[in-house]
Amino acid sequence: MAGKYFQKPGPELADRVPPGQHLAKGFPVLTYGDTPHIAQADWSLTITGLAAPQTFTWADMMALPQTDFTADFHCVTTWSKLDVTWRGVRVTDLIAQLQVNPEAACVMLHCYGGYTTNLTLADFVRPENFFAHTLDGSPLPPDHGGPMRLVVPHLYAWKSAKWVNGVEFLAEPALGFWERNGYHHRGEPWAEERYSG
Ligand SMILES: Nc1nc2c(c(=O)[nH]1)N[C@H]1C(S)=C(S)[C@@H](COP(=O)(O)O)O[C@H]1N2
Ligand SMILES: [Mo]
Repeated sequence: MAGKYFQKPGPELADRVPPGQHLAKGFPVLTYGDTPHIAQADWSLTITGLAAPQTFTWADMMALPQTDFTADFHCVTTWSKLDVTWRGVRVTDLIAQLQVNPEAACVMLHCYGGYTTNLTLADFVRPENFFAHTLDGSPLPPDHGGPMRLVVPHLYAWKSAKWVNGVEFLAEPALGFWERNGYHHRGEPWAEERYSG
C-alpha cells in the first residue's frame, strides 16, 4: 500500500532526501486540528516580545519585496517533497522592517487556530526562509496554510507554521506545540532530529 503514496528516490535524487525519508506523491496536507479560513483582508502579522510592537496587514506585506523560491519540504512523518515552488516575503526582508531588542535569541511563531512552533533567532533569520503566500503560481490554498505561512526549508516542516499571524521575540528558548509533545526542539532532518531525548 505504501508504494501507492511513497516512492524510493532514484540514485540521482538520493543525496537530496534525508535519512529515513521517502518521496511523497503529490503534496500531502498535515494539520493538527481544523483548517482556519482567513481572508487576506482579515489576515495580519503581529510582532510581540523583545521588539518594537508592530502589525503588518496584507497590504503591508505586499509592499515588501516579493521573491520566487524553490525549496525541499521534509515532514517528520517521513515524507519529503522536492522542488516546491513558492513566492513570498523573505524573512530577512521583514526583519529589516523591525526593531529587535539585542537580547532576543529565539522566536515563537503563532498561528490562527492556536498552533505554535519555536525557532532560535539564527534558524529564523536565514535567507532561504520565507513568509509564503503563493504555491505553484496560485494563491496558497487554505489547507497548505493560506493565505500566509512560514517556510523554513532547512528544518522539518512542523517549523513551517501555516496561517502564521505572530512572531514573538524571546530571550530564552521556549517550546511550541509539537516541541512540548515530544518532538525535537530544533528538528534538523539530515541529523534526524525527530524526537527530544
Ligand atoms: N498552524 C499549523 N502549522 C503547521 C501544522 C499545523 O498543524 N498547524 N502542521 C505542520 C506540519 S507537521 C507539517 S509537515 C507542515 C505540513 O504542511 P502542508 O500541510 O502544507 O503539507 O505544516 C506544519 N505547519
Ligand atoms: Mo509534519
